[in-house]
Amino acid sequence: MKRKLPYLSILPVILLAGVTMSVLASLASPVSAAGNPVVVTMTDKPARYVPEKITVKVGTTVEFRNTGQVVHDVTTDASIAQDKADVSLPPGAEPFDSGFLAPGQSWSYTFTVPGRYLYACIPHEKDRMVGEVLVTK
Ligand SMILES: [Cu+2]
Repeated sequence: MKRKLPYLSILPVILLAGVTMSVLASLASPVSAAGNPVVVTMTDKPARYVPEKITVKVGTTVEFRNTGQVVHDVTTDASIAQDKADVSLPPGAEPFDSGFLAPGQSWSYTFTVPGRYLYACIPHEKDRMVGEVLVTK
């Protein structure tokens, strides 16, 4: 009878692991309520933002994470984009630029003005490394 006790004692640990994993899965969702973290990863082959398009509530902070082996960036600044049509801002929003992000680096931006943002990676703009954030009220 006593041999069964060790199995029963690890049951709460298994249940807790399951809850933790479901919480982590919900954090990865591209659509988020205000205040919840949203992550866009930057990859090399192909050079892309993943996901390429997200919708978030105003006030949401989006983390751009370079998971590749080369430098990437995130910019809405038309003065440095090769094609000005690749970047766009809603009225009243200021352009932003992360600067070059080394492999493993992250950069976060909080979207305080609702509307449609088109952004690009300067080193890979020609490879169509472009993304979109739709910020809803
Ligand atoms: Cu890039």
